[in-house]
Amino acid sequence: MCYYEKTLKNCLNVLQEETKELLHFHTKVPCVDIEANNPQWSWSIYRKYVAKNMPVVIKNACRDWRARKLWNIDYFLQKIPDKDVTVAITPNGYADGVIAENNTDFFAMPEERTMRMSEFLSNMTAPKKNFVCYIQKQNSNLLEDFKELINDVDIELKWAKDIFAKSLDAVNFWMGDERAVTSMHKDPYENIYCVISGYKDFILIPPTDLPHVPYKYYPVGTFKNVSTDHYEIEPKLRNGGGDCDHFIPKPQIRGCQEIETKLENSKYEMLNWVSIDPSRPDTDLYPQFRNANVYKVRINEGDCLYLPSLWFHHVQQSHGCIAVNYWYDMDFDLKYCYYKMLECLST
Ligand SMILES: O=C(O)CCC(=O)C(=O)O
Repeated sequence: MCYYEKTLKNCLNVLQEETKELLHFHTKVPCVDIEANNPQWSWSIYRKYVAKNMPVVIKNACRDWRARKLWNIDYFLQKIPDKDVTVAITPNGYADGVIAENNTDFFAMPEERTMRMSEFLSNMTAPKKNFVCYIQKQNSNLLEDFKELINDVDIELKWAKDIFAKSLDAVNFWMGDERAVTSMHKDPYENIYCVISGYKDFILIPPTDLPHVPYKYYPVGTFKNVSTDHYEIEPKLRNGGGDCDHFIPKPQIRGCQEIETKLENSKYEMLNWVSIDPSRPDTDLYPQFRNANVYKVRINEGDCLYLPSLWFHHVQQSHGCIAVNYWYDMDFDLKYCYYKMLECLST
């Protein structure tokens, strides 16, 4: 091992030890009760959790919303049966996840199909084999696509606005099949995730554990013509009009000749994605994952999770679970600068 390799290893060990020290008193995600009418309360949440980039469950945060009483299959069938909705469809529940096809691992995106809400709901009441439906469009779809439902939730979320001191970036509506899995990833958002009906199971890993979270470059494909007995993965060709910055080689691989050459020679769009499934981690294949600080937390209906920016998360749910989440842009502060450096060091 050369001098630079040794120094790098030492640096990453220091980070690992400091992180363990920092987190040792948190064996599970902390939990507090909402005190929305107490102006001091949002300050205490800011000081104890948000400023420290630590997750917290906020019990009863949406307990009293109209949506909690109203939102269910019968209500949607009566209120918005003919509404066209965008549904992510996969044969296996893995939208935006890694799937093996003809001996190649792909990063597979879902087929996005427009269907009537009544059709989506019938897929909830009578789920079909190899046909997993999930409303998961993250384009502020509650405000854009489900205007009829807006008055049933607290759209202002005053306490969160006080904490983040900025306006919302997006409010997303989620409803789906228990087989749907959101694979491990991170977002540049502060996230308030509210469960209206059912429950969500989150697996969380702090951003400081990036060196223990294995990544790989995968060719990108999209599920097509998903039906109960058929689907295809259509690979995305390079220079085919990719509209997502995920598809652009990240700055941290600049200078790594081997990866650059591989990407340049690939005929497909390539995406750098987490290669481990934290719900059944293969630690023989990825031994470094044994060092990760893994938190599992169930968010029950009426409660919400503050999920800090850049925390890795993997999400599963009860069947027909309905949720709404609020995204606030993260602060691109010093923590962010350190994180970008860590990305380079961990490559
Ligand atoms: O609920 C889910 O399936 C995923 C949620 C998520 O990834 C997010 O809110 O950023």
